[in-house]
Amino acid sequence: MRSMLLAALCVALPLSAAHAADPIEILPDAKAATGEITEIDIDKMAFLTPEVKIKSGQIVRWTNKEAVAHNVHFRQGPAKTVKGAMGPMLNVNEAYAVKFIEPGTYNYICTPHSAVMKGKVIVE
Ligand SMILES: [Cu+2]
Repeated sequence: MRSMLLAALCVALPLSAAHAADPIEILPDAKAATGEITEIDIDKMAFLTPEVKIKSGQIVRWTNKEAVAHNVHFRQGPAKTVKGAMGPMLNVNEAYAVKFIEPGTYNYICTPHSAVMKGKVIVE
């Protein structure tokens, strides 16, 4: 009986690990991303295009242009529980790219500068 239970768990686990329902996909190599890409530069303590509108399946890529490190963090909204929703701190010329799957409004911040650095991706 116990071995049957274990076998059932082994079948169920890979399904939950697939993240098939994630509303966004964080691309492992931001600079190599290809497809329909909307570029957002980060400079002077701001996301220079704070609001963008894209279509489902398109990519947004953020590039930090200054010496102060920043990140992109989906603290609220549909992407907040996605693994990696709090992006790594980006040094100058480093990038972070996300493919948006599910339509919706994705508000984001820079974690250490959340009072002044906010942005929004609207996915249609
Ligand atoms: Cu910042």
